[in-house]
Amino acid sequence: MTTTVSAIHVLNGPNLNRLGTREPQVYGTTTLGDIEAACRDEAGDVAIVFRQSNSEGQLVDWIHEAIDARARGIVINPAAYSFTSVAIVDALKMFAGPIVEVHISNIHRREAIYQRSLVSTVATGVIAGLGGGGYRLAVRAILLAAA
Ligand code: CA2
Repeated sequence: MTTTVSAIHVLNGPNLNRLGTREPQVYGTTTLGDIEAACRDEAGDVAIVFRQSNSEGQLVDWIHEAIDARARGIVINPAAYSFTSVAIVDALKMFAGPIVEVHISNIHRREAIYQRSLVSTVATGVIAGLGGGGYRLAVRAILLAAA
């Protein structure tokens, strides 16, 4: 009998498609493509659904998709929506598996507007300040949580 292992969904919020093109002192030079490759490498045989949108509603729809697909876990960098989106928080609350929130920069060392993530109130864990490498750690954490 073969058992299907559900995918890890990696969701990225606004402006992250431009990663690597500006503010290298804050966000480094890694592109979102590099991060996707690192997630797939870390996950091995486990499938990765990797997505980015600049739209809040699209991110909510993708969280619903992860719920319906019984995803193994969600890794989410909601970017600016971390601090504003009750809709994303409400959607994540419906997901029963592990949720790891990732920020490339250490949001706690930054300006006040970047320090209170609403998403952190529903995340299983939060990784911030470890650059693009934080995504790899988040994928690992989900693999360990489900093992
Ligand atoms: O550090 C992170 O990963 C953030 O989620 C990135 C968000 C910011 O609003 C959060 O406070 C922290 C912003 C992403 C900006 O995207 C960039 C696009 C091009 C170059 C650099 C960053």
